[in-house]
Amino acid sequence: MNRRGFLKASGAGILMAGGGLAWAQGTPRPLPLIPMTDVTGGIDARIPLTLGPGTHDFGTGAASRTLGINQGYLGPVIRAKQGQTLPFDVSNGIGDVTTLHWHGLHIPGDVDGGPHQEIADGGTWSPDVPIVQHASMNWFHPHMHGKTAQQTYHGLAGVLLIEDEASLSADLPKTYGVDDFTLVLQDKMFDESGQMTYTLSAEVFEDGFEGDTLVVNGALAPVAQTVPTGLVRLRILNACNARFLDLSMETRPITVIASDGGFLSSPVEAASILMSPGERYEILVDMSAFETNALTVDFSGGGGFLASLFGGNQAQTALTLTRAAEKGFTGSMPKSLATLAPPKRSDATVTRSFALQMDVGADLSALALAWENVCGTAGAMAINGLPMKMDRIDETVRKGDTEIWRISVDDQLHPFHIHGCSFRILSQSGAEPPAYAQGWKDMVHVEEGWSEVLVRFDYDAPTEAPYMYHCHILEHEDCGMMGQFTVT
Ligand SMILES: [Cu+2]
Repeated sequence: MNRRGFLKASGAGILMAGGGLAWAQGTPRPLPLIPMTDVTGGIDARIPLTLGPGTHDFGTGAASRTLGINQGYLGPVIRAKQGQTLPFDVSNGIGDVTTLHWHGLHIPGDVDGGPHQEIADGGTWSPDVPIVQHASMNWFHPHMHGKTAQQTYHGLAGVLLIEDEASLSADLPKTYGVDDFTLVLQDKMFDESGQMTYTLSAEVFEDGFEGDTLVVNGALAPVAQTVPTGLVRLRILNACNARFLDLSMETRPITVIASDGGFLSSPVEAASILMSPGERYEILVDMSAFETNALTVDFSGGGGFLASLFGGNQAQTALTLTRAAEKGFTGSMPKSLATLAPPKRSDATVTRSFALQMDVGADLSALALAWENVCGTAGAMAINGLPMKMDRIDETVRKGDTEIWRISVDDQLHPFHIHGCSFRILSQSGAEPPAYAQGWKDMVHVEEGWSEVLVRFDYDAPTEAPYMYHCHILEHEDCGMMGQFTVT
């Protein structure tokens, strides 16, 4: 039995005794519509993003102490267009140092918002962020080394939708809050009084922090929305710290139109989609065919242990859709979405290997602590034998080169993320990736065998502003499962 297996088995009794969801599924609440900042029509002033403390009632009846961006919990949905430069003023009032990383954007290292672009408490960071890439769903969250997990969990996360000429003129639903919805999915833990909690232990570091309660846009699931007849578009972000989510529709299958970095070549039907923390997928639901429908989230997705404990069924309803009489989007399911050639292995001139390690031993754990990795009482984690170190560059990449990155793990399922790019998945845990993951991605799942991605880096990331690659289980990232690379 491996280390994780042993820890899990010894904890099983406690889990069994306390089994069941603390905040069980009840009557649906209205789906909260996240406020949108839409600058596609033009930008005439800097865009303020103010990070600060707040309070928020998730629906438990109690006000939880949270963090938010321009509001008490979570941040806005920003909608921008390819070709624009976004002049952000990111003001930090959270009472601690932080950073704000634009996850998914193809931008140079000095505006990436990684751990080197610290914003002191009370300070403001004013990057001009160029939007060069195609239509895609991206997001932003803190990336302060050692503090990413707790700051993101408490609510510092927002969505950045990029449109382009093709997406703006595409025959797709695009009326926000009517037939086009953004869903931020998270798992939370609450105490008996209904306050959100976040507590860490060695075992929590092993898995990353997993809550027992699903929330959607900051509201306890299930949430409900009435929609017009026709196609409805759901843009979905897994903003959990650590939990993989298995998504399906009540009226199977689920129809996927876009992944992290943009549209698929054509809609893909799948029985379910497994979303890691940090991943985004867009789906279409045909509400002309059904009077009601529901998006279901299975918490046992990617796990295995909880699945075996609870019979593999931890399915919860995230969102129920009810059809109204009026017509909405009148188009039909698109046949094709984007031009997307298959990735060519032979384009690569460099191959790099990355071994993600959960268990590095006591000596390296002491070093990891000195390098400001945060592991609580757990041992440090590493990539290629080394925990994260802020003043060490692990890889140097030549700008414009196409590379194959091969990622492996010593234990468990991890979501691997690379900054400053989108890539294509060549293989995932030794197998062909599911069809819905064969488009543009910046996240890849790694379990057994290798996962391989084909990637090209086109923007500068110098020594003083390198890019990160890391596990997107945020507690693993804080604990050293991260490295740095330059592009020059
Ligand atoms: Cu990990």
